[in-house]
Amino acid sequence: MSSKPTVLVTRKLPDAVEARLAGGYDARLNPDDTLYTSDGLVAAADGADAILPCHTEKFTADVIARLPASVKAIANFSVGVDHVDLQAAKDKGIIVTNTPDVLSDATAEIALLCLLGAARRAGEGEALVRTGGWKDWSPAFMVGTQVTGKRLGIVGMGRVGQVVAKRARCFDMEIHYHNRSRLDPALEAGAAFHPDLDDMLPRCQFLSLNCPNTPETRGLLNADRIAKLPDGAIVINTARGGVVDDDALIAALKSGKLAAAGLDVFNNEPDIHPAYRTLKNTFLLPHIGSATRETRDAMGFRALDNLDAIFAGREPNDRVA
Ligand code: 8YV
Repeated sequence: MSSKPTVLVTRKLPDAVEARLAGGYDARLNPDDTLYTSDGLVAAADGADAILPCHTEKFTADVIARLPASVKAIANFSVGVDHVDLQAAKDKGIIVTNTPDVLSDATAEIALLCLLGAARRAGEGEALVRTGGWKDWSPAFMVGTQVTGKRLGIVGMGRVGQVVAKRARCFDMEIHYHNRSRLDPALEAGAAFHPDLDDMLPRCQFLSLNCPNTPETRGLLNADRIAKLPDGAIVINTARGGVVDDDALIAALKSGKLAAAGLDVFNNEPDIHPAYRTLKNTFLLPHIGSATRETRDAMGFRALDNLDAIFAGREPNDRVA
């Protein structure tokens, strides 16, 4: 019998991460990357000491209650932990960790891509070229919204939000932010803090959502809040679909209240609200914020650092429950 802790790894991880896993753990891998059902997840966890999941596995209170008592930790391969009922895990004495920091740059890159893609109608333009629909040119052809020098409001000025602000400054954007608490002036770098989100919205020609999906932020961008944005504003979401009320966002994109939206995350991925696909003023990506080779390796190593600490009897760096 192996003395290494047994870890259920729910998805196919980068080779370097799986190689390190094999060194320190008895790893139950998923080479075919088949999605687990809730029942399958519970069954596969039988006898495991820990689980290393992605956001695709939902640890509801029910799933957590059914996990075998052997499971001491859920070491997420993600910074977002809205797929885990943290209170249920805590109540059962399961340690939960995430992978902050290492995906901030990659996610901020995608936020800027969404911002530029939505403003400059990149999805629409790419489809025209790709499908042979590009027939001529005129001064009115594919005219979008200029980004340079505009005001950007960031909801959630954590690690990702701060990198988004830094990159947006390269476009001379004026940065405003709403956050639970004000940042140190050094981190603020001149950004204007708005303790009340509703006060910030009228200033936001662009609005980037970078907050976690929690009971407090769920459905945060609703019809009332969209109405407070300037006409022709552009919304970017690289956080979680849950922070947006889809019907409200879609209505505003249809009416022209909003010029466009750049979205990398959605409610009910991948079965997203079908209207997003039919609207011309959406720039859509399939949740690839952290999808770079460097970042995916770093996320895996960070999850393993947390597991190593837990099994060495130390406090993991990234404990969230
Ligand atoms: C990850 C993410 O790819 O880390 C997060 O919270 O949203 C993504 O960038 C995904 O969650 C992996 O589980």
